[in-house]
Amino acid sequence: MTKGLTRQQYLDLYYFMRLNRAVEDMMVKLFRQNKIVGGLYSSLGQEAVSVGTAYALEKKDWLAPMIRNIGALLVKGVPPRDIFMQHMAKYDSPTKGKDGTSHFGDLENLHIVSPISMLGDLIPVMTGVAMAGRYLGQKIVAMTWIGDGGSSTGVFHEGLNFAAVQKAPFVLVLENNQWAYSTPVKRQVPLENLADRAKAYGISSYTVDGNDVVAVYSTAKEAVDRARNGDGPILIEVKTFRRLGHAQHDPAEYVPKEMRAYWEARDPITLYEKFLTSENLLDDKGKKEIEDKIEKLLSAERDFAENSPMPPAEFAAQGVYCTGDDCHKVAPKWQRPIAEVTPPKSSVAAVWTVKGFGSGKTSGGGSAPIHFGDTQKHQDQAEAVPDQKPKDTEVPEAVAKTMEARNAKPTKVAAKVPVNVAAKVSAKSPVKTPAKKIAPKKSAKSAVVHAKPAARKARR
Ligand SMILES: Cc1ncc(C[n+]2csc(CCOP(=O)(O)OP(=O)(O)O)c2C)c(N)n1
Ligand SMILES: [Mg+2]
Repeated sequence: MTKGLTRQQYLDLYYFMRLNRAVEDMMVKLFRQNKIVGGLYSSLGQEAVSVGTAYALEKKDWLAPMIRNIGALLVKGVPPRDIFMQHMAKYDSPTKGKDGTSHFGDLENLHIVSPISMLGDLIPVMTGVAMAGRYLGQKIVAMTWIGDGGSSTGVFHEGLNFAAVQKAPFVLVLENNQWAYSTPVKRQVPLENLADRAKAYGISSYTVDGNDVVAVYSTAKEAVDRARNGDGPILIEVKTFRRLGHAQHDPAEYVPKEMRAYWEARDPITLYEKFLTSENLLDDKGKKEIEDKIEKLLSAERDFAENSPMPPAEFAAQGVYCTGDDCHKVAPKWQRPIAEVTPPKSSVAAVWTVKGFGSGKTSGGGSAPIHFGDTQKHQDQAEAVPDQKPKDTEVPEAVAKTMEARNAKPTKVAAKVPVNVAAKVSAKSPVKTPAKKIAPKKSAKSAVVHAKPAARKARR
């Protein structure tokens, strides 16, 4: 473990890792008591990642967590009761019971963007947050996390490329925990270090031991400082291990025993305790004080959560759709007079009009919906009485010429081209590919066949 942090920083990292684990342990109990609504994901063994990276952010910075980043929420200041209540779908939860797991945010105070289930979608979103901060003259950094599996989605690449070209102050933490559901990394990415993905976008990257909280923090701090100072986005790959299954339902029997044993011997909290003890930063008394503090806090938070009511049934129909004044207002900010930028003033005359178009009548005499078949009768009438022809059904002169040219028989055009020239032109035509597919053995000949004027005509 590296040195150079203040005593308080060392102890904060320890406190938050212990809090992260204790919150999740408590939720496992709640889950088994059937008090959690929906799935429960675990970051057991990955606490150093969430805590070490989020601890590198300042209060004004923004983050968006994924399913294994409860530690980051705690570091940012989310009270454990909100996490409990959110998982229990209680009325006092941040989403008032309308959503579960860690699907909630806090745009006003803590600067947390709610997770997006579609893996990778937070990357362009948080790039946008980072850019918005820059436009507003704030020196903020935006951070989000992605798994090894999530790093193979299309939006991961689109998002990171976009962040790179915009030089957004954005830090992406790639949490390589060796598994995506039951798929091991090696079966879905042909890379030893997933940090190498950054090379494709010309951005900086780091690879760090995700079970060494000081290394994670120091790396994240450097990345956050660099992003804040204009170095553009940075990718950090943290190598770690998902100790439990994908969620509570998954016993993860597909994980080789040796692999599990290797990582269990490298528990991030145990490793850190050893370091703190060897540096005289933590002794048994200090450890006990922290444990007691967490236990007292969490039993009060859990009681609060358990006592919170479930949402009233009638609330199910409220707050689902934005209804305007009682919700956030989405209103255009007109920079020019509305009349100037809306029809009819803003209307552009159609360059392509059809006789009788839109003038059809229903059997009852009213206006019929536009339909070519329906307008035939009316067209005839319009031609018989030219004065009554509506103005907008006239064909402008330029368009009429184009129509004439289009309607002209293709044979006439082909006839003007000497056969030998037509053959050359057509031989170069990219349209020859299908012919090759149909008759692969006659490729040279098929191009010549297509060069015949008749074939050209058919393609028009
Ligand atoms: C675009 C997309 N594809 C598939 C899923 C379903 N899904 C949810 S989590 C997950 C596995 C994610 O693995 P990884 O990214 O390695 O994260 P980890 O669970 O290991 O933290 C999958 C496939 C999804 N949410 N979004
Ligand atoms: Mg994974």
